[in-house]
Amino acid sequence: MKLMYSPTSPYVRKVMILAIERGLDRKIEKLPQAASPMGGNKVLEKANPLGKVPALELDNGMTLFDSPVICEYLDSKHRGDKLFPASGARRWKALRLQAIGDGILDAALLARYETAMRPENLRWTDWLDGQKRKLAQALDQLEKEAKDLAGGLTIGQVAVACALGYLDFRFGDMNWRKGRPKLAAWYDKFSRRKSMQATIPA
Ligand SMILES: N[C@@H](CCC(=O)N[C@@H](CS)C(=O)NCC(=O)O)C(=O)O
Repeated sequence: MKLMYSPTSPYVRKVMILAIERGLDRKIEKLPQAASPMGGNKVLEKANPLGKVPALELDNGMTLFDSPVICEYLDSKHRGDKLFPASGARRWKALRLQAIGDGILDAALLARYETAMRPENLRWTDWLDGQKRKLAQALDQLEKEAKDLAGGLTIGQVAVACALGYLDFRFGDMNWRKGRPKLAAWYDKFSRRKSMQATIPA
């Protein structure tokens, strides 16, 4: 399998954490790709018409995207405990957590593109404030639901950890730990996992 990736992408990090946790990383060849909202990377757009990483090319030539789909595919390819619980409350909790983690990333990326990419004269403060408010609300919700982060490894925990790691990486001055002691304690423990350590963005 070939993974189109960027070393700083938190969505790619989700995929690699799952792969490392379940011993699939050796089967993945990583191909670096530049991904931008403006598009223009023909190789990447051939694999994923949306021009985003991660995209996973399977040995039969089919390409999978986005990160939830790739993660669920990889989870079907090992015999260990599944990160996507098959059914019941555990499944919905895991998927809900994944949605919050991915949603934090979506808002964080929109905020970052607004400041790091958009020309200064075209920036829109209300937009930036709106994305930051969504981030804060989602983090507050996670603090309230911190007990749902306990238990065996699921894709929900992986997604939330990647979101928090991305905030440390790109939004250090936001200090997301402040006022969220349960979430911070959970993350500090979770981030000691080998898979987390091996995927810290450069
Ligand atoms: N929902 C997608 C999001 C992927 C995504 O936005 N990746 C970023 C890099 S971190 C990207 O490729 N951005 C280029 C763009 O927005 O067109 C997923 O979960 O894989």
